[in-house]
Amino acid sequence: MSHWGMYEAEAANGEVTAVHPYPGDADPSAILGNLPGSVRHRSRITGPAVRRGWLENGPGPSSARGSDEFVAVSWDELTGLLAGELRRVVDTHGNRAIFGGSYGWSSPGRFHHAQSQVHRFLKMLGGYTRSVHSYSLGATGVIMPRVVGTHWKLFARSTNWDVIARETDLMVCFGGVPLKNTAVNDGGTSNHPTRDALDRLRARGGRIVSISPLRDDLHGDAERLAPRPGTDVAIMLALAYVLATEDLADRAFLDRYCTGYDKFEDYLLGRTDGIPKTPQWAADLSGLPAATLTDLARRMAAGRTLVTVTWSLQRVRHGEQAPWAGVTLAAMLGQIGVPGGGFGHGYGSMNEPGLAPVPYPLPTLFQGQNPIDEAIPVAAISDLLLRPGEQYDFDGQRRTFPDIRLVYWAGGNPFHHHQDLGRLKRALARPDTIVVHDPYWTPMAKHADIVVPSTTSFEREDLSCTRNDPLLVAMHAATPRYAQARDDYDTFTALAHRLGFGPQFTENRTARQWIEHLYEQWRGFVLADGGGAPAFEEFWHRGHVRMRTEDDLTLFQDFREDPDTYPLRTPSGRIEIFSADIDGFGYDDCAGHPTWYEPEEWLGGARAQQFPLHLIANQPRTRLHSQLDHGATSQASKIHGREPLRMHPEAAATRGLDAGDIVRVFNDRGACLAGVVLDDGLRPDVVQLSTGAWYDPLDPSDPNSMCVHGNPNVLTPDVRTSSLARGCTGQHVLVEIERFDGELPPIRAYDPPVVRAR
Ligand code: PGD
Repeated sequence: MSHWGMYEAEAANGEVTAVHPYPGDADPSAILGNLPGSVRHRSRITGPAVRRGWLENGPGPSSARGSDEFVAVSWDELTGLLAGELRRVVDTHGNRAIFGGSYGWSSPGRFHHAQSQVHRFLKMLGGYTRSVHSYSLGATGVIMPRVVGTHWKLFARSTNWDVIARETDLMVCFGGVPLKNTAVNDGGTSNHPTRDALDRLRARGGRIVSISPLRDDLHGDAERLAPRPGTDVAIMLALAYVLATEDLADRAFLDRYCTGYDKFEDYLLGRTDGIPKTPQWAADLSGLPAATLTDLARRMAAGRTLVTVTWSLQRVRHGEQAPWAGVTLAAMLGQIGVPGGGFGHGYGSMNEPGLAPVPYPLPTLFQGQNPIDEAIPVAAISDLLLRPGEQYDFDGQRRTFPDIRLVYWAGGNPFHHHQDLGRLKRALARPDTIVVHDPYWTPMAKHADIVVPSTTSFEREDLSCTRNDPLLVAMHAATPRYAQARDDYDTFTALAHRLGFGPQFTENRTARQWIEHLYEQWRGFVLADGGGAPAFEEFWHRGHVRMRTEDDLTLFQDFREDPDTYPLRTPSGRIEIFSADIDGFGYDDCAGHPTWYEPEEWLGGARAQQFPLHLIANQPRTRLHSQLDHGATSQASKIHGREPLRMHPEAAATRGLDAGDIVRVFNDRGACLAGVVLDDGLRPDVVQLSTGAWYDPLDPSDPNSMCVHGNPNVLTPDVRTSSLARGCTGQHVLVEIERFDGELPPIRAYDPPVVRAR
């Protein structure tokens, strides 16, 4: 099982040689093609290693991280050094000085999940500073619980694809429904039904409107509106304006199920700020014709309409506003809780939304409580390291960044996921010690002081399942462990023994015994529910077990049917179109109701004079994030080894560029190289460069160095969505592009650093 689909693997000589998708998968992902050759790839970490400067000079800030060489050490030596350093930091600075946020997707598997392992270990060590929310959903994770009482239910209990295919007349998709993202599901997936569901909707006569600057954000027949990026909230407000002024809003729904519509309407009609949010107002901002918006609003009110908002729209400045305005628009249509109507968030952002959930808790490794009550919003990692002691606002609280001495990372790659990588590199020079567990020499591993070689999921046994997939899968090992790699569990077990809490950490179980224990615990839930599941040995032999799913779900149907019995978990129990709590925080970048804010990185602002192209740094179609960027599917898309950048032929012609050219993409934060792909499915003022090309600085010692490979996060701003959620804003950035005529530097991203024997 992988995050991008279920497969059977063939292996020989310690390497995966072929993978065959699960026959029950309706639309297997091409990303599976990255797996063969990944176990013994040259970028694997072969053994424990310590950065020379750290080994010789001891812990301390160092700007040599990322360019220093490493020294190979034995496992015993590594365990001793690491245990000693953890003890030193705890004794001298306290557990708060350990940052164990360790964000990242790592690999699927319920037991060997790197995050679960590292968090359980650090909790038993006495605690650590953690991170909250995710890079995927930083804004949504804060705003939607305040508006509809939940954020995870929006995906895990979303209106099912079968219901949409059967009931929806008009699907208005802000951000489209990009099929490429549905390849992926955190924790694995056995089926990819989105393409088929959209085709069935169309075959029935349903219509789809895709609102996105990228044509291929929706496959097949659809009406396509290509606005200036970042103007979706203005468009939603204009649609709401037409509903409000043409007596098309469902006032009975707004009265019964919502709170604060009147305050929002005052803003919408311009009573509070003198600016009515008319279609013409939105047309000036978005570039879409006012008449098209008026017509769309009327059509939305005429039938069963589903308003969907992708996650990408909240991964921008003021990202709180798009899902809030989207649910408000759907509330005005009065169809929330009606099959095929209402609101959806995340269709096309990951495979999960639209899939039927299983009714049981999943097998889960218990992590225990964190004795330290200290957390940062996840995307504040550079701020945390650069500004100890500084105060900041977050979700109604005033907090202070702690002074971090040790950073512990397992299963993530901040040089993939974070913004303004030059700033991140400077931030990572600050702590005394950085520890990284990863199977590969990722850019983050190259910036570590203590490097711990992990196994990949091919080299170990595990269980896989997710909350919206019917299969619980036995993951059998396909190859022996590579070189000196160890499971993260074994590393933490050895450390826990050195630090005196071994038996507490292991509970005297081997990895196999843990897997069996988690399975049997889960089986108890199923049996108690009247379901059937075989005993462990039979399950392990069979390979998977099929669970019951809750089919035909409609989001918030219970709330609609009986809002008194099933109120939302908001202060009012209703949909908070106006939130008195948010209003009370008094933030100048997040008011008490959905609001249009002009972002800094957009084509309508002053910055576009200098950097006139809007770059969309979205998720790749050829890999998951940065994982297996060296795999065959990812490599096949590269141009002279560089990440492909799509641009409109007119934008290319203006700059004297042609398909296959290597270009320098730049702004005042940084620059990277990329290879041109011409595509008239983009707006002429928009370019697209996916995330995930491994950061490859021309000069690894210089934080401002150009990335020769095409990582867009050297360009993106390290700013937060707003004072409310402080989410990641990596999706949008303004750039300029020019031909790169210099000698093409080699790609060294996948080369291991120099590792010398003692
Ligand atoms: P991955 O590449 O998945 O990226 O960021 P994330 O850090 O999750 O990193 C996972 C790492 O885990 C890999 O290095 C892999 O080798 C390692 N790994 C795999 N298995 C194991 C294991 O068993 N043990 C250990 N120790 N390691 C393992 C993703 C993040 O990026 C996300 S979720 C989003 S949505 C964001 N999206 C954007 C965006 O839209 N635009 C920009 N510009 N930036 C983004 N960054 C964010």
